Amino acid sequence: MRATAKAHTNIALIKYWGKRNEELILPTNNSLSVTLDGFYTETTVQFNDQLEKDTFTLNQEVITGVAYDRVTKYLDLFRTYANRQGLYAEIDSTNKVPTAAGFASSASGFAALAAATAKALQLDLTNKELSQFTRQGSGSACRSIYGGFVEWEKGQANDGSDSYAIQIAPQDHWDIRVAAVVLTAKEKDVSSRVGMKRTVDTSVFYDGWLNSLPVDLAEIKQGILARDFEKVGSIAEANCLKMHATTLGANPPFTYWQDTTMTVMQTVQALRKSHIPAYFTIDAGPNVKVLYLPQDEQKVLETLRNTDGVSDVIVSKVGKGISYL
Ligand code: 2P0
Repeated sequence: MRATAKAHTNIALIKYWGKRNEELILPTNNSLSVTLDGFYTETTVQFNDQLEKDTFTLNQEVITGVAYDRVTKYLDLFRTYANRQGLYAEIDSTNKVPTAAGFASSASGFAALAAATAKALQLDLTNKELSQFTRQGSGSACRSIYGGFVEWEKGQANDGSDSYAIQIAPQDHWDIRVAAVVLTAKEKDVSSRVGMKRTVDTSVFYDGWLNSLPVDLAEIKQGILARDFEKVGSIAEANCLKMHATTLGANPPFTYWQDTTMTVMQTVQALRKSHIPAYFTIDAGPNVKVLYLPQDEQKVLETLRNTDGVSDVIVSKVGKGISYL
C-alpha cells in the first residue's frame, strides 16, 4: 500500500482561464500545454490502517491548515472510489519547482499525488481516469499526466466524465525550449483561482476570449504537428495576451503584470526583430516564460540575463509524463 510517483509541471500555450463547475473543476474552454522536464514533484503515499488521519510532509516540513485540508479532502475522492473510508496515509512530497519561477507547483503536485495514491491503492486506473482524478485536485494538473504536448478537453457533461487530458504529440516529437525568467518582483496578490472566477463573473471581455479559442486551438495543433515554430509561438503569445486582457475588463480590474514583466516582453519582441524566433507566455503571475529553438539558446539566454529586473533564467526541455519510482 505504498507508491512513489514523479510528475512534471506544464506551461499552457492555450490557457485554461475559467471554470463552469468549481466543485468538479470543469473548465469553460479547452487548453493546451507542453510538459516541462525542468520542474517536477516526487510524492510517496503510504496507506496504513494504524493511522487515525492523513499526514502530509512537503519539502520535509509538516503541513497543517488550509494546504493540509485540501490534500486530505482530495484523498477522500480516492477513498470513496476504492471503498476504503477510514484508511489514512502518510504523504511525503518533494517539490523541485522553484516558487520564484512562477510555475504553479499545484500542477506537478496534484499529478504526482493522484498517481501515487491510485497506485498505492492498486486502483489500476487508465490514463484517462487518472487525468480525471488529477483534474479535481487542480485543473492544470490533469495535463501533467502526459509528456510532450497535451490538450485538456473541457467536455460537456455535468459530471465531468468527458473532461480529461489527451496527448497531442509525445515528448520526442519536437525539441523546443522554455526559459523561465525569474523577476526581482513580489509574489502575486490575486491567486489564479480567485482571478479566474472574478474574470468569468465580471469581465466584459470574457465572451471575446471564449469566442477566439476554437481557432487558436485548431491552428496551434496543426502547428505542433507540423513543427512550425513561428506559428505555434505567435499563437501562444497572442493567446496569453488575450487571457491577460480579460483581467483588465473584470470588476474590480486587476493585472498580474509588473513593469519588469513588460520589459521582458519587449526584450522578446526585440529578439524577433533581430530574426531570432522567440515568443513569450505568462501565467497568473508576473514571471515570463520564453519559447525558443535549441540553436538560438545561447543568444536568447544571454539577452534575457542582461535584461533589467531579471534575477535568474531557468531552462527546460520538453518533459515526460507520470513515472513511478
Ligand atoms: C493554465 N493557469 O492553463 C492557466 C493559465 C494560470 C494561467 O491553470 O483552480 O492552479 O486549481 O484549477 O490549475 C492555474 O490555475 O487552478 C492555471 P485550479 P490552476 O495553466
